[in-house]
Amino acid sequence: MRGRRFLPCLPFLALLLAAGCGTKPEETGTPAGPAATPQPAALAKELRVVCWDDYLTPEVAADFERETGVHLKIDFVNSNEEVMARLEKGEIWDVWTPSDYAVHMASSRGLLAPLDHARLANLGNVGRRFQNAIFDRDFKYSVPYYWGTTGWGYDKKVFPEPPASWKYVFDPASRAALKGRVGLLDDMREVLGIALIYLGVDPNSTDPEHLARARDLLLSVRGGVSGVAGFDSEGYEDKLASGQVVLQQGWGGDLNQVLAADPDKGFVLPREGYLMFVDTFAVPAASPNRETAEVLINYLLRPEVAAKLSNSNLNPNTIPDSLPFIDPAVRESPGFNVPDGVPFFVLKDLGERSAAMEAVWEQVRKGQP
Ligand code: N2P
Repeated sequence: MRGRRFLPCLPFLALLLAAGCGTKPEETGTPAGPAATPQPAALAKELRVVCWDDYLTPEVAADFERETGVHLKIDFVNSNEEVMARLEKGEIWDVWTPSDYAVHMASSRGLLAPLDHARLANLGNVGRRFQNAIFDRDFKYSVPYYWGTTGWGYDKKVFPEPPASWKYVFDPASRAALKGRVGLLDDMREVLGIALIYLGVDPNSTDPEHLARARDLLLSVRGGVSGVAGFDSEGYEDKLASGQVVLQQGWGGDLNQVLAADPDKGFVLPREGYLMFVDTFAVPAASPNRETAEVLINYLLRPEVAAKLSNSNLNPNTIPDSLPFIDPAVRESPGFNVPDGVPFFVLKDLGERSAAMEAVWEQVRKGQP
């Protein structure tokens, strides 16, 4: 779903916006950046960006172009694995938004360029709790920018009480009434992740027995009158919005957009546990425009720019100083808030163990072992 827009913030905020915002190392505890970002001698005319849906908006791209003269050519690709495979085949992008575990994978495969912090004066705007992430200590290759959760988007007319369990897809009796109107993401880590969580094990497990059980569980929900409607990471929000599905696995920001347009839709994080992610901005190693890419990332780290994006795409960001500029209705939306008492898991780079999970995922997508 693209184009959902919230009203901009209150007028008095314009004054604050005009004041501008820079690093606050004394508050965030990160090393101080230089007073002003050194600009590359000549900026590239265009940056090729690949990002998750809506992570950059036409408005922010136009603002950036107005200020710097740099045009952003944006491709939306909703899969870490797909971008990584395309980078490995030699496709060139200047900026990418890999998720946590994918930063570690891509940097270990030499697919990311080390960042020049001297060009990222606004790095100190990243909130304390997003610093020193296990996937990339010290922001060597990536700047955490959005975070979020994966849960169920649902139709409140079908579920008067939130369906706070993954059993609505994995338990035959619980899913029977849905008659196939349940959708899952087309995403190996997310889908095998919830199967593993439902089985009571870590979603990063590649124990052959765990993977075989997760595969069999997923094969059992494929097709048929009470199976899943399909795997989809591209247009799944529209399927929930239109009623084609009544229960849909999805990312909080995307589902926030559905909820904002229709009060009969809800979002819930299942009690067995859910995945929490951090998505970043990074520069692919093959980019010929690294310095200009860093100018873009530094621009995005301004609190008012981060707020403009979050107000539009409804994804929570990592910049605490952006919060005063974010519409209160957006700040209160389910995707921005996580419940106490529900466990969450974080995906990790599986390294060489990834092949075992990929083999199982292929079987699940084919519909046979
Ligand atoms: C897409 C949000 C995707 C987040 N709008 C996946 N990490």
